[in-house]
Amino acid sequence: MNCNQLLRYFCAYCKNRIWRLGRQGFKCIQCKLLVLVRKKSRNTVNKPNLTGDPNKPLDELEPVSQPQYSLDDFELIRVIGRGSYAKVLMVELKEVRQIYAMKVIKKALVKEGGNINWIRTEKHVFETVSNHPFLVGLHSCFQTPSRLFFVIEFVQGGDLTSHMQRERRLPEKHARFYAAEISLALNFLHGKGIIYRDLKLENVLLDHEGHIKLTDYGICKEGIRPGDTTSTFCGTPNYIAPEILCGEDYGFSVDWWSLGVLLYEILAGRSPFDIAGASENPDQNTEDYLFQVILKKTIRIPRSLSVRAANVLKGFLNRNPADRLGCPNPDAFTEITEHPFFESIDWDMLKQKKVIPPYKPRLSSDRDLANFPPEFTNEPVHLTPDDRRVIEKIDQSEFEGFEYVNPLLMSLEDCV
Ligand code: ISQ
Repeated sequence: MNCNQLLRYFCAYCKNRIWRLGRQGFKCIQCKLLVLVRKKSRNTVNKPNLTGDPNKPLDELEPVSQPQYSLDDFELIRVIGRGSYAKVLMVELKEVRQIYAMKVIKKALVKEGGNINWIRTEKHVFETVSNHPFLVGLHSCFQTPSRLFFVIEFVQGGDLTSHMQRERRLPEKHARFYAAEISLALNFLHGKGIIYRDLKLENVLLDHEGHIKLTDYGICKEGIRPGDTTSTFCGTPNYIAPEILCGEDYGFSVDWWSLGVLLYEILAGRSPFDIAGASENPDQNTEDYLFQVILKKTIRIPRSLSVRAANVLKGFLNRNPADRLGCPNPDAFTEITEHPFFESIDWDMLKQKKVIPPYKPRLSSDRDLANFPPEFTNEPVHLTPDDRRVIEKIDQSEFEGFEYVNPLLMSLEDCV
Protein backbone atom coordinates (compact mmCIF):
# COMPACT_ATOMS: atom_id res chain seq x y z
CA MET A 1 0.00 0.00 0.00
CA ASN A 2 1.58 3.30 -0.96
CA CYS A 3 1.19 6.62 0.79
CA ASN A 4 -1.22 8.03 -1.76
CA GLN A 5 -3.63 5.26 -1.03
CA LEU A 6 -3.14 5.68 2.68
CA LEU A 7 -3.90 9.38 2.55
CA ARG A 8 -7.36 8.73 1.22
CA TYR A 9 -8.63 6.99 4.35
CA PHE A 10 -10.62 8.65 7.08
CA CYS A 11 -12.12 7.17 10.19
CA ALA A 12 -15.79 6.87 9.36
CA TYR A 13 -16.66 7.31 13.04
CA CYS A 14 -14.67 10.34 14.25
CA LYS A 15 -13.72 11.65 10.76
CA ASN A 16 -10.00 11.90 11.52
CA ARG A 17 -7.54 10.79 8.89
CA ILE A 18 -6.19 7.29 9.38
CA TRP A 19 -2.47 7.14 8.85
CA ARG A 20 -1.14 3.97 10.36
CA LEU A 21 -1.01 0.76 8.40
CA GLY A 22 -1.12 -2.43 10.41
CA ARG A 23 -1.20 -6.16 9.89
CA GLN A 24 -4.91 -6.38 9.20
CA GLY A 25 -6.18 -2.91 8.75
CA PHE A 26 -6.08 0.74 9.46
CA LYS A 27 -6.61 2.05 12.90
CA CYS A 28 -7.75 5.52 13.76
CA ILE A 29 -5.38 7.00 16.33
CA GLN A 30 -8.10 9.35 17.60
CA CYS A 31 -10.99 7.06 18.44
CA LYS A 32 -9.11 3.73 18.24
CA LEU A 33 -11.56 2.13 15.87
CA LEU A 34 -10.13 -0.51 13.64
CA VAL A 35 -11.13 -0.43 10.00
CA LEU A 36 -10.54 -3.91 8.75
CA VAL A 37 -9.08 -4.23 5.27
CA ARG A 38 -9.44 -7.75 4.04
CA LYS A 39 -6.72 -9.40 1.99
CA LYS A 40 -7.86 -10.24 -1.50
CA SER A 41 -9.32 -13.71 -1.56
CA ARG A 42 -11.69 -15.80 -3.59
CA ASN A 43 -14.94 -14.26 -2.43
CA THR A 44 -13.99 -10.97 -0.93
CA VAL A 45 -13.73 -7.40 -1.96
CA ASN A 46 -10.72 -5.40 -0.94
CA LYS A 47 -11.85 -2.72 1.42
CA PRO A 48 -14.74 -0.75 2.70
CA ASN A 49 -15.21 2.57 0.95
CA LEU A 50 -14.20 5.01 3.61
CA THR A 51 -12.73 7.38 1.07
CA GLY A 52 -14.61 10.34 -0.32
CA ASP A 53 -16.25 12.91 1.87
CA PRO A 54 -15.13 12.47 5.48
CA ASN A 55 -18.07 14.55 6.65
CA LYS A 56 -20.62 12.13 5.30
CA PRO A 57 -22.78 10.69 8.11
CA LEU A 58 -21.80 7.23 9.29
CA ASP A 59 -24.98 5.60 7.98
CA GLU A 60 -24.24 6.78 4.44
CA LEU A 61 -20.82 5.19 4.24
CA GLU A 62 -21.42 2.05 2.26
CA PRO A 63 -18.71 -0.32 1.14
CA VAL A 64 -17.80 0.09 -2.58
CA SER A 65 -19.19 -3.36 -3.08
CA GLN A 66 -20.27 -5.62 -0.26
CA PRO A 67 -17.65 -8.03 0.94
CA GLN A 68 -19.35 -11.29 1.81
CA TYR A 69 -18.53 -13.93 4.35
CA SER A 70 -19.60 -17.55 4.28
CA LEU A 71 -19.37 -20.54 6.58
CA ASP A 72 -16.12 -21.59 4.84
CA ASP A 73 -14.40 -18.48 6.20
CA PHE A 74 -14.84 -19.73 9.77
CA GLU A 75 -13.54 -22.62 11.83
CA LEU A 76 -16.22 -23.72 14.30
CA ILE A 77 -14.45 -24.29 17.61
CA ARG A 78 -16.94 -24.82 20.46
CA VAL A 79 -20.55 -24.38 21.51
CA ILE A 80 -20.76 -21.61 24.14
CA GLY A 81 -24.50 -21.09 24.53
CA ARG A 82 -27.95 -22.13 23.48
CA GLY A 83 -31.39 -20.52 23.54
CA SER A 84 -34.80 -21.59 22.26
CA TYR A 85 -34.09 -20.41 18.71
CA ALA A 86 -30.33 -20.08 18.55
CA LYS A 87 -27.09 -21.80 19.32
CA VAL A 88 -23.97 -19.70 19.96
CA LEU A 89 -20.55 -20.94 18.89
CA MET A 90 -17.02 -19.73 19.40
CA VAL A 91 -15.48 -19.52 15.92
CA GLU A 92 -12.28 -18.32 14.29
CA LEU A 93 -12.27 -16.12 11.22
CA LYS A 94 -9.54 -18.12 9.49
CA GLU A 95 -8.07 -15.35 7.37
CA VAL A 96 -7.08 -13.16 10.31
CA ARG A 97 -7.19 -15.82 13.08
CA GLN A 98 -9.58 -13.65 15.06
CA ILE A 99 -12.09 -15.22 17.47
CA TYR A 100 -15.80 -14.35 17.24
CA ALA A 101 -19.08 -15.59 18.68
CA MET A 102 -21.45 -16.94 16.04
CA LYS A 103 -25.20 -17.08 16.65
CA VAL A 104 -26.73 -19.78 14.46
CA ILE A 105 -30.49 -19.79 13.86
CA LYS A 106 -32.38 -22.48 11.95
CA LYS A 107 -34.69 -20.82 9.43
CA ALA A 108 -37.24 -23.61 9.88
CA LEU A 109 -37.49 -22.85 13.62
CA VAL A 110 -37.91 -19.13 12.98
CA LYS A 111 -40.77 -19.85 10.60
CA GLU A 112 -42.39 -22.28 13.04
CA GLY A 113 -42.65 -19.41 15.51
CA GLY A 114 -44.53 -17.61 12.75
CA ASN A 115 -42.84 -14.27 13.15
CA ILE A 116 -39.46 -13.40 11.74
CA ASN A 117 -39.55 -9.75 12.74
CA TRP A 118 -37.30 -10.38 15.72
CA ILE A 119 -34.51 -11.34 13.29
CA ARG A 120 -34.90 -8.00 11.49
CA THR A 121 -35.02 -6.18 14.83
CA GLU A 122 -31.94 -7.96 16.14
CA LYS A 123 -29.99 -7.14 13.00
CA HIS A 124 -31.12 -3.53 12.86
CA VAL A 125 -30.37 -2.92 16.54
CA PHE A 126 -26.93 -4.51 16.04
CA GLU A 127 -26.29 -2.11 13.17
CA THR A 128 -27.43 0.83 15.28
CA VAL A 129 -25.41 0.08 18.42
CA SER A 130 -22.27 -1.66 17.23
CA ASN A 131 -19.80 1.01 18.37
CA HIS A 132 -20.93 1.32 21.96
CA PRO A 133 -18.45 0.04 24.59
CA PHE A 134 -21.16 -1.70 26.64
CA LEU A 135 -23.18 -3.33 23.86
CA VAL A 136 -22.00 -6.33 21.81
CA GLY A 137 -21.15 -5.41 18.25
CA LEU A 138 -21.84 -7.18 14.99
CA HIS A 139 -19.11 -8.29 12.59
CA SER A 140 -21.23 -9.74 9.80
CA CYS A 141 -24.33 -11.69 8.81
CA PHE A 142 -24.71 -14.38 6.18
CA GLN A 143 -26.97 -17.34 5.45
CA THR A 144 -27.11 -20.85 4.03
CA PRO A 145 -30.32 -22.42 2.70
CA SER A 146 -31.11 -23.75 6.18
CA ARG A 147 -29.58 -21.24 8.60
CA LEU A 148 -28.93 -17.61 9.50
CA PHE A 149 -25.59 -16.59 11.01
CA PHE A 150 -24.77 -13.53 13.11
CA VAL A 151 -21.01 -13.13 13.62
CA ILE A 152 -20.64 -11.18 16.83
CA GLU A 153 -17.80 -9.74 18.85
CA PHE A 154 -16.59 -12.47 21.25
CA VAL A 155 -16.94 -11.47 24.89
CA GLN A 156 -14.75 -13.78 26.84
CA GLY A 157 -15.59 -13.41 30.52
CA GLY A 158 -18.92 -15.29 30.42
CA ASP A 159 -22.22 -13.91 31.69
CA LEU A 160 -23.35 -12.57 35.06
CA THR A 161 -25.37 -15.74 35.77
CA SER A 162 -22.16 -17.78 35.81
CA HIS A 163 -20.39 -15.09 37.80
CA MET A 164 -23.20 -15.06 40.40
CA GLN A 165 -23.15 -18.86 40.67
CA ARG A 166 -19.54 -18.57 41.82
CA GLU A 167 -20.03 -15.56 44.10
CA ARG A 168 -23.62 -15.91 45.38
CA ARG A 169 -23.85 -12.19 46.10
CA LEU A 170 -21.63 -9.22 45.35
CA PRO A 171 -20.29 -6.41 47.52
CA GLU A 172 -22.07 -3.08 46.94
CA LYS A 173 -18.99 -1.64 45.26
CA HIS A 174 -19.04 -4.37 42.60
CA ALA A 175 -22.81 -4.16 42.13
CA ARG A 176 -22.55 -0.36 41.76
CA PHE A 177 -20.00 -0.70 38.96
CA TYR A 178 -22.11 -3.21 37.00
CA ALA A 179 -25.34 -1.26 37.54
CA ALA A 180 -23.66 1.97 36.42
CA GLU A 181 -22.22 0.47 33.21
CA ILE A 182 -25.58 -1.20 32.47
CA SER A 183 -27.31 2.17 33.06
CA LEU A 184 -25.07 3.80 30.46
CA ALA A 185 -25.88 1.04 27.96
CA LEU A 186 -29.64 1.36 28.61
CA ASN A 187 -29.52 5.14 28.41
CA PHE A 188 -27.70 4.90 25.08
CA LEU A 189 -30.35 2.49 23.72
CA HIS A 190 -33.13 4.77 24.96
CA GLY A 191 -31.44 7.75 23.27
CA LYS A 192 -31.65 5.78 20.01
CA GLY A 193 -35.37 5.13 20.57
CA ILE A 194 -34.84 1.51 21.61
CA ILE A 195 -36.44 -0.23 24.62
CA TYR A 196 -34.21 -3.21 25.43
CA ARG A 197 -36.88 -5.31 27.21
CA ASP A 198 -34.62 -8.25 28.00
CA LEU A 199 -32.29 -7.16 30.76
CA LYS A 200 -31.37 -10.18 32.91
CA LEU A 201 -28.18 -11.67 34.39
CA GLU A 202 -27.81 -14.01 31.40
CA ASN A 203 -27.70 -11.14 28.92
CA VAL A 204 -24.95 -9.25 30.73
CA LEU A 205 -21.56 -10.46 29.51
CA LEU A 206 -18.18 -9.58 30.99
CA ASP A 207 -15.29 -8.77 28.66
CA HIS A 208 -11.68 -9.83 29.24
CA GLU A 209 -11.10 -6.83 31.51
CA GLY A 210 -14.37 -7.22 33.42
CA HIS A 211 -16.45 -4.48 31.71
CA ILE A 212 -20.04 -5.36 30.91
CA LYS A 213 -21.61 -5.82 27.48
CA LEU A 214 -25.32 -6.38 26.91
CA THR A 215 -26.29 -8.95 24.32
CA ASP A 216 -29.46 -10.27 22.63
CA TYR A 217 -31.48 -7.59 20.89
CA GLY A 218 -34.22 -9.90 19.56
CA ILE A 219 -37.04 -8.44 21.66
CA CYS A 220 -35.98 -4.81 21.56
CA LYS A 221 -38.64 -2.30 20.56
CA GLU A 222 -37.39 0.35 18.14
CA GLY A 223 -38.72 3.72 17.07
CA ILE A 224 -39.78 4.99 20.50
CA ARG A 225 -39.54 8.74 21.05
CA PRO A 226 -39.63 10.25 24.55
CA GLY A 227 -43.17 9.87 25.85
CA ASP A 228 -44.08 7.19 23.28
CA THR A 229 -45.40 3.85 24.45
CA THR A 230 -45.88 0.31 23.20
CA SER A 231 -47.92 -2.60 24.50
CA THR A 232 -46.50 -6.02 23.54
CA PHE A 233 -46.43 -8.55 26.39
CA CYS A 234 -42.86 -9.87 26.42
CA GLY A 235 -39.73 -10.39 28.50
CA THR A 236 -38.40 -12.97 30.93
CA PRO A 237 -41.02 -13.60 33.67
CA ASN A 238 -38.93 -12.71 36.71
CA TYR A 239 -37.88 -9.37 35.15
CA ILE A 240 -41.17 -8.21 33.62
CA ALA A 241 -42.33 -4.82 34.89
CA PRO A 242 -45.78 -4.50 36.54
CA GLU A 243 -47.08 -2.17 33.78
CA ILE A 244 -46.43 -4.91 31.19
CA LEU A 245 -48.19 -7.50 33.38
CA CYS A 246 -51.18 -5.18 33.73
CA GLY A 247 -51.46 -4.91 29.96
CA GLU A 248 -50.81 -1.17 30.07
CA ASP A 249 -48.94 0.80 27.43
CA TYR A 250 -45.34 1.24 28.52
CA GLY A 251 -42.10 2.97 27.58
CA PHE A 252 -38.42 3.00 28.62
CA SER A 253 -39.50 2.60 32.28
CA VAL A 254 -39.63 -1.21 31.93
CA ASP A 255 -35.83 -1.38 31.49
CA TRP A 256 -35.24 0.50 34.76
CA TRP A 257 -37.55 -1.94 36.56
CA SER A 258 -35.52 -4.88 35.18
CA LEU A 259 -32.31 -3.17 36.31
CA GLY A 260 -33.87 -3.00 39.80
CA VAL A 261 -34.55 -6.75 39.72
CA LEU A 262 -31.02 -7.50 38.48
CA LEU A 263 -29.38 -5.20 41.04
CA TYR A 264 -31.44 -6.79 43.82
CA GLU A 265 -30.31 -10.24 42.63
CA ILE A 266 -26.62 -9.39 42.69
CA LEU A 267 -26.80 -7.60 46.04
CA ALA A 268 -29.07 -10.08 47.83
CA GLY A 269 -28.09 -13.33 46.07
CA ARG A 270 -31.73 -14.08 45.26
CA SER A 271 -34.64 -12.65 43.29
CA PRO A 272 -36.89 -10.06 45.00
CA PHE A 273 -39.77 -12.36 43.99
CA ASP A 274 -38.49 -15.65 45.41
CA ILE A 275 -41.00 -17.26 47.75
CA ALA A 276 -39.53 -19.55 50.40
CA GLY A 277 -40.72 -23.10 49.77
CA ALA A 278 -42.53 -22.22 46.51
CA SER A 279 -40.75 -24.94 44.53
CA GLU A 280 -42.43 -27.64 46.66
CA ASN A 281 -45.89 -26.12 46.38
CA PRO A 282 -47.37 -26.70 42.89
CA ASP A 283 -49.81 -23.76 43.26
CA GLN A 284 -46.97 -21.34 43.93
CA ASN A 285 -44.74 -22.75 41.25
CA THR A 286 -46.52 -21.23 38.27
CA GLU A 287 -45.94 -18.18 36.11
CA ASP A 288 -49.31 -16.73 37.15
CA TYR A 289 -48.34 -16.94 40.80
CA LEU A 290 -45.01 -15.20 40.05
CA PHE A 291 -46.89 -12.41 38.25
CA GLN A 292 -49.16 -11.92 41.28
CA VAL A 293 -46.07 -11.66 43.48
CA ILE A 294 -44.50 -9.09 41.13
CA LEU A 295 -47.71 -7.07 41.15
CA LYS A 296 -48.60 -7.20 44.82
CA LYS A 297 -46.11 -8.61 47.28
CA THR A 298 -44.16 -6.17 49.45
CA ILE A 299 -40.53 -6.23 48.35
CA ARG A 300 -38.31 -6.83 51.37
CA ILE A 301 -34.84 -5.34 51.17
CA PRO A 302 -32.19 -7.30 53.12
CA ARG A 303 -31.21 -5.45 56.30
CA SER A 304 -27.55 -6.05 55.53
CA LEU A 305 -27.67 -3.50 52.68
CA SER A 306 -26.72 0.16 53.14
CA VAL A 307 -29.43 2.82 53.21
CA ARG A 308 -28.26 4.07 49.80
CA ALA A 309 -28.46 0.61 48.25
CA ALA A 310 -31.91 0.05 49.79
CA ASN A 311 -33.07 3.39 48.38
CA VAL A 312 -31.79 2.80 44.88
CA LEU A 313 -33.56 -0.59 44.85
CA LYS A 314 -36.79 0.97 46.08
CA GLY A 315 -36.38 3.63 43.38
CA PHE A 316 -36.01 1.17 40.50
CA LEU A 317 -38.58 -1.26 41.93
CA ASN A 318 -41.30 1.36 42.25
CA ARG A 319 -44.43 -0.27 40.76
CA ASN A 320 -45.65 3.07 39.44
CA PRO A 321 -43.59 3.78 36.30
CA ALA A 322 -44.29 7.52 36.59
CA ASP A 323 -42.50 7.60 39.95
CA ARG A 324 -39.79 5.05 39.17
CA LEU A 325 -36.13 6.08 39.39
CA GLY A 326 -34.91 7.10 35.93
CA CYS A 327 -38.36 7.61 34.48
CA PRO A 328 -39.88 11.04 35.04
CA ASN A 329 -39.06 13.33 32.12
CA PRO A 330 -37.25 15.56 31.34
CA ASP A 331 -33.71 14.61 32.25
CA ALA A 332 -34.69 11.26 33.68
CA PHE A 333 -31.18 9.85 33.49
CA THR A 334 -29.74 12.57 35.73
CA GLU A 335 -31.94 11.20 38.49
CA ILE A 336 -29.90 8.00 38.30
CA THR A 337 -26.43 9.54 37.93
CA GLU A 338 -27.14 11.85 40.88
CA HIS A 339 -28.55 9.15 43.15
CA PRO A 340 -26.49 8.82 46.38
CA PHE A 341 -25.88 5.12 45.64
CA PHE A 342 -23.87 6.18 42.57
CA GLU A 343 -22.10 9.09 44.27
CA SER A 344 -18.64 7.55 43.92
CA ILE A 345 -19.08 6.90 40.17
CA ASP A 346 -17.22 9.20 37.79
CA TRP A 347 -19.67 8.88 34.89
CA ASP A 348 -17.33 10.47 32.30
CA MET A 349 -14.49 8.11 33.19
CA LEU A 350 -16.90 5.18 33.26
CA LYS A 351 -18.18 5.99 29.76
CA GLN A 352 -14.61 5.87 28.46
CA LYS A 353 -13.97 2.50 30.13
CA LYS A 354 -11.38 4.18 32.30
CA VAL A 355 -12.75 2.88 35.60
CA ILE A 356 -10.99 -0.36 36.54
CA PRO A 357 -13.57 -3.16 36.90
CA PRO A 358 -13.88 -4.78 40.34
CA TYR A 359 -13.29 -8.26 38.97
CA LYS A 360 -11.12 -9.39 36.07
CA PRO A 361 -12.00 -12.77 34.55
CA ARG A 362 -9.10 -15.21 34.76
CA LEU A 363 -8.18 -16.13 31.20
CA SER A 364 -5.17 -18.05 29.94
CA SER A 365 -5.52 -17.17 26.23
CA ASP A 366 -7.94 -15.57 23.76
CA ARG A 367 -9.53 -19.01 23.39
CA ASP A 368 -9.93 -19.87 27.06
CA LEU A 369 -13.53 -21.01 27.63
CA ALA A 370 -13.30 -21.45 31.39
CA ASN A 371 -16.10 -18.91 31.88
CA PHE A 372 -18.66 -20.75 29.75
CA PRO A 373 -20.76 -23.62 31.15
CA PRO A 374 -19.32 -27.10 30.42
CA GLU A 375 -22.84 -28.29 29.49
CA PHE A 376 -22.38 -26.17 26.34
CA THR A 377 -18.62 -26.38 25.76
CA ASN A 378 -18.71 -30.20 25.94
CA GLU A 379 -21.35 -30.40 23.18
CA PRO A 380 -20.18 -31.44 19.71
CA VAL A 381 -19.73 -28.32 17.61
CA HIS A 382 -20.82 -29.56 14.20
CA LEU A 383 -23.90 -28.32 12.32
CA THR A 384 -26.19 -31.09 11.07
CA PRO A 385 -26.19 -31.37 7.26
CA ASP A 386 -29.04 -29.61 5.45
CA ASP A 387 -32.15 -31.74 4.92
CA ARG A 388 -33.61 -31.19 1.43
CA ARG A 389 -37.20 -31.77 2.60
CA VAL A 390 -36.87 -29.13 5.30
CA ILE A 391 -35.26 -26.61 2.96
CA GLU A 392 -37.93 -27.04 0.29
CA LYS A 393 -40.52 -25.73 2.75
CA ILE A 394 -38.58 -22.52 3.49
CA ASP A 395 -39.58 -19.35 1.68
CA GLN A 396 -36.08 -17.97 1.02
CA SER A 397 -37.46 -14.59 -0.06
CA GLU A 398 -38.17 -13.86 3.63
CA PHE A 399 -34.43 -13.76 4.27
CA GLU A 400 -33.38 -11.68 1.26
CA GLY A 401 -30.91 -8.93 2.14
CA PHE A 402 -29.82 -10.57 5.39
CA GLU A 403 -26.13 -10.45 4.37
CA TYR A 404 -24.17 -7.70 6.07
CA VAL A 405 -20.59 -6.72 6.81
CA ASN A 406 -19.80 -4.09 9.40
CA PRO A 407 -17.27 -1.70 7.86
CA LEU A 408 -16.25 -0.47 11.28
CA LEU A 409 -14.84 -3.22 13.40
CA MET A 410 -13.87 -2.43 16.91
CA SER A 411 -10.44 -3.52 17.97
CA LEU A 412 -10.67 -5.20 21.36
CA GLU A 413 -6.99 -4.89 21.96
CA ASP A 414 -4.37 -2.54 20.67
CA CYS A 415 -3.39 -5.12 18.11
CA VAL A 416 -2.66 -3.34 14.83
C1 ISQ B 1 -20.49 -13.00 22.55
N1 ISQ B 1 -19.52 -13.53 23.27
C2 ISQ B 1 -19.81 -14.53 24.10
C3 ISQ B 1 -21.06 -15.04 24.24
C4 ISQ B 1 -22.10 -14.50 23.50
C5 ISQ B 1 -23.42 -14.97 23.61
C6 ISQ B 1 -24.41 -14.40 22.85
C7 ISQ B 1 -24.12 -13.38 21.97
C8 ISQ B 1 -22.83 -12.91 21.88
C9 ISQ B 1 -21.81 -13.46 22.63
